[in-house]
Amino acid sequence: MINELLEKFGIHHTHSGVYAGDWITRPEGMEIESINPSDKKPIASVMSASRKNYEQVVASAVEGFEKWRKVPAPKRGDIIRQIGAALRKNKKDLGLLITLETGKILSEGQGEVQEMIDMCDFALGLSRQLHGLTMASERKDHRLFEQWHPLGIVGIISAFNFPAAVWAWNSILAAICGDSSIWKPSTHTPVTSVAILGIVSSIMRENGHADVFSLCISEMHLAAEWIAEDRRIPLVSATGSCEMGKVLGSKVSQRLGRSLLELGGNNAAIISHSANMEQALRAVLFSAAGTAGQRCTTLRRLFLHDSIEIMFLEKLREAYRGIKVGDPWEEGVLMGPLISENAVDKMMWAIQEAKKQGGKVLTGGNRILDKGYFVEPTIILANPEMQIIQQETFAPILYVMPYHNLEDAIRYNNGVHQGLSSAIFTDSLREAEEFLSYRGSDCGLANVNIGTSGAEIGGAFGGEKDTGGGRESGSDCWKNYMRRQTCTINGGNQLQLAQGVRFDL
Ligand code: UN1
Repeated sequence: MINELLEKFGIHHTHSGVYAGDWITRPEGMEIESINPSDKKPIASVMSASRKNYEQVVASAVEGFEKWRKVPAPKRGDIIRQIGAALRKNKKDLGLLITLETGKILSEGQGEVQEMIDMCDFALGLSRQLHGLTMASERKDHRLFEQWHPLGIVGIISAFNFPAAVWAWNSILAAICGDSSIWKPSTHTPVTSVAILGIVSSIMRENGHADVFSLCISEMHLAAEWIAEDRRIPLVSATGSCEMGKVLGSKVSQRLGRSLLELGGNNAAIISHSANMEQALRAVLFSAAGTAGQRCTTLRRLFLHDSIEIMFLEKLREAYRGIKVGDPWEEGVLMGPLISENAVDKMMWAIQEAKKQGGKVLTGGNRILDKGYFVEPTIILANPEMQIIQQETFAPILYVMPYHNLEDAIRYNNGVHQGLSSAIFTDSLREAEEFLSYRGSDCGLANVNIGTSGAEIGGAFGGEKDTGGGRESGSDCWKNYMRRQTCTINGGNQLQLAQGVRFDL
């Protein structure tokens, strides 16, 4: 299965992991092996970039930008449309490759490709809507308006858990805005990025713009550091942990560059006594155990109204027992492996810590000694004072806590440093409105009767506080990838100064 897939995407063993208008045939960095987390066997390896190779990538991206920004936006849209069509054709196979490399189940692997396709469709529409405002000038015969110009090279640093979609949020918007981009993917998912670059670059080559999207796989965080410190890159978009974001964000701001950060989440859901319990149960199940708890939007803290706590927990535990853990490409499996041994160790550590702090494991709690990095989806009865619930552990651990007043539940929801996603399940309009009011959730995403994960691309995605404040994908996020210019034109013969200032000879 793996060899056929690699062949299909033209990936040979020790393929180049550096694309600068074309594949650099022999990148001079270390070899990086991609491991299938379901069986710990290598999928393939790629050659990573040296500093010299990085310079080649930047040179190509500079050239790419110079040419690409001259292409009218609707024409750029047409090329992005072709990329969307190519992704549609490859959805099944690319989805399978993502499943193999990340361990997410088939429908989620394909869902990720769908998210890329959605971005292409969205960007095509946007290509005729990159418009600015016209303002009323205070001066006679003056016109005041703003326009948006392409920004330059966008650096994209992405995480293993969404190795395709998050790149598309950024690179496709950047491209529609007339920017070129340099992608530094996670070292856990190099093969997916090589396959994507292969698909995208063949379309770009046919259209005479092979140097708009580039790839720079590097060992560790090397290329992320190079990008963060590089003044030629006006915008750096990064997805990952809060720790990573703090280091990277401060490097970018040292040079007064812009960063777009999508960092850790520690998302909560509140289940009111008036909720539709069946609906809430299904949503909790997907948000907490889906993707093996490895989404930044994963549900990690669950607040149950004390009148339904026992009943809901019983149903939830029963549902957890029905979650089939196994090879993610198999029909019926709902949870694949974690990404690495390290991820399993961190999960086991968090469970021990939770127990020490007074938590009680209700379901799961163990690694599954098998051929891959499998674990049991875990429910822990906790209390809001436990330190461990402040942390994002990238694993399927759900901390459950009772509440009595909605006010308390909202306080608990907001009582962590992260501020990405949140949800309430209720049939009470008053409760829903309270949750969405300024007194309610302090997160970038606030949902009613829908889980914390699985957002559509049409809205702006991102969060507050330690989540980093960035917004990506839909709505008006394209503005991040352009530079705004405010223009004042004097159509009259007089020179008038604003604010009534006089400066006459
Ligand atoms: C992430 O985990 O970094 O809302 C992104 C979601 C997905 C994106 C997750 N559409 O869960």
